[in-house]
Amino acid sequence: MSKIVTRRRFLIGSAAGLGAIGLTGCDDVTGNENVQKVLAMAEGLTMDTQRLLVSPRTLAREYTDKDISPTFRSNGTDDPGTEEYEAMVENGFSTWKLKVDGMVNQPMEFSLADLKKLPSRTQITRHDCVEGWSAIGKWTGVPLGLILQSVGLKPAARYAVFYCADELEQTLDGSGRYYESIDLIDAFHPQTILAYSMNGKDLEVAHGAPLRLRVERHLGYKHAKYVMRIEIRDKFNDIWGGNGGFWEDRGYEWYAGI
Ligand SMILES: Nc1nc2c(c(=O)[nH]1)N[C@H]1C(S)=C(S)[C@@H](COP(=O)(O)O)O[C@H]1N2
Ligand SMILES: [Mo]
Repeated sequence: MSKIVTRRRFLIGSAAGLGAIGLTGCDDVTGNENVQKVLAMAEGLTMDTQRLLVSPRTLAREYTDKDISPTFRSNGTDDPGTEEYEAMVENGFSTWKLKVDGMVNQPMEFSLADLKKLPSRTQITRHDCVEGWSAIGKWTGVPLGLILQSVGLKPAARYAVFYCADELEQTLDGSGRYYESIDLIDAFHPQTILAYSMNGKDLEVAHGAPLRLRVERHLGYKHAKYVMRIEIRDKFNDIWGGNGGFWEDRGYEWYAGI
């Protein structure tokens, strides 16, 4: 157990290191001898990190096409139903943009077309909801790590917070809006993707169109649907209920590992 904790600690450090690489975008910085050394070191670290990450112990099980569930129910919000969202559905999400900001060097926006042009990963995995049902689905999307590397993380970055388009509980102050958060270990995990496709088709509204998080070693509620914005932060105790997510603010565990 302590070995796992040590690895987790190590990965926190190296994931932050990965982000720090993003700082060295310009020539006058990379020309510096010390910076070159750090980069060379970071390269080794990245490789070691990947070795740890691809060890079978840390990957969620992947299935084959024949295992895909004939029906995959929708849970929680099945349609955000706001005027703004309906307008985007009508234009095929051509006006939708994913915002990535917070503790990053270069805040960026990605259209759906932009995301589809990036390298993708496809994985067939089992989704487990705490309400007692599971289903196997095939997901295609952009590895979140790739997005984070392209915006470049500030050294203080620790968490990725996902803001969604739906309000699951109607409130006056907006605290019923769905949100989630994960740490950088999970953010850089090879099976953590921003999925735009399910079972070979564009993601349906019921399953989080146009983009949802797949964070495969976690329970269903961590897999934020209708993602509009990703904010990189050093803490999340100052957002809404302070527990890092809609369901977490209502008593569920933040670390919903399976
Ligand atoms: N934005 C948003 N994301 C969400 C939810 C939600 O209500 N809103 N429900 C969560 C829960 S509890 C589960 S089990 C899964 C359900 O995903 P599905 O509708 O594709 O089955 O989405 C999760 N992500
Ligand atoms: Mo769930």
